Amino acid sequence: MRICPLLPLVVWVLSYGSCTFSACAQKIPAIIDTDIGTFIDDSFALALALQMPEFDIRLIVTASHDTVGRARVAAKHLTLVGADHIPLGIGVATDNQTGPLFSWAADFDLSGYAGGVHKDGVKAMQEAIYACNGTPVALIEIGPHTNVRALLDRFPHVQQKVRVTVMGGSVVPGIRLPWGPVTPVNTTNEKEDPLSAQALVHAQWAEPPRFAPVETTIQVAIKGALWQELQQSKNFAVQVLLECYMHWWNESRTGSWITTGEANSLDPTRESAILWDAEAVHLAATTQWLTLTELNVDFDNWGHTVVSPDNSSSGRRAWFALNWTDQGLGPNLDGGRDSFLQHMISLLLASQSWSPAEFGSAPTPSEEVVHV
Ligand SMILES: [Ca+2]
Repeated sequence: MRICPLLPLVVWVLSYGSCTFSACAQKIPAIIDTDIGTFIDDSFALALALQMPEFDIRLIVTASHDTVGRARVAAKHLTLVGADHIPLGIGVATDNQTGPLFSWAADFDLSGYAGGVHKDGVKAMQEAIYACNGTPVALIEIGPHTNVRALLDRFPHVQQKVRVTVMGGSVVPGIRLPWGPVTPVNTTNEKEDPLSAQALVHAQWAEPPRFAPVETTIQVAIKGALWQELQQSKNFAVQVLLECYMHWWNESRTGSWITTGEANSLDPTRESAILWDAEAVHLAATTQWLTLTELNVDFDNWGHTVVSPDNSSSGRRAWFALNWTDQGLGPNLDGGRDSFLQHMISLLLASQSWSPAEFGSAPTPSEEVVHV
């Protein structure tokens, strides 16, 4: 096994505890790099990000496989919930493989998307970063990191202007995923493009990257009373999200997708899928309810997380959210995970249709907006 069981790690509860970036600035300018359309957690993560008051989302860029099809999924979702002022970028396509949610958006005319679609999504990332005039941009990596590698190759000077938060990484052994594999595993985000995962950890970002790894993200699923609250909500944005979930579940079960095993393990009347990416969105704004561990990490050529001793020069520093805090919000909540879930549900249930002004000023980068 290439992964050492947590060798000499330095464990920290970060000195800034649950400090939010928003405590230091009005809003956090953010770019979301997503493979929406395959696993359903990206749709939940997007819905959560739209509701988080900490963020000013400047750009959503699509990652891996058919990135135009993914942009269509994002565009339809954003349009339905009234967030179609946010520009979209087409990321680096790796092939024409689609996902089970693509057919949900097949009726959407991407050329008519109100926020504009940048054909060169990587260039749009660079322009969105520079438009923030030195304010660090939160780059939320909830898909394979192909776009990041292209960004670093083409625009290396952006590194110090960006903080990166990643869904990915797996270091603790013995955690069984619902559809069979046991950790440590190489998550999709690293397995799909290991070279880009390596580029991400070796870059000189404004601060060491934060990872929302399997250890805590596997616990992010909505069940029981919280799920029923969502199911019974008349909130339109919630209904859009649940429509996506049901379409994804039905399509995943009837086709032969990478998501079929997961969908077969789920009862959508009782539970969400595991919302891996939602934790990464949260972690991009705040460490609240999570305990971060400093690791010296790299990824091998199959996307497995490799942990090296602290004094090794072979890895790079990163913060891994390996544990939820034990302290919850109240007597009925027994831990940070439950507090986070309650918080996420509260935000989703408060969804409204927004005007662009309520989202801050998502600027149109100087490059001509290209419709595809
Ligand atoms: Ca994802």
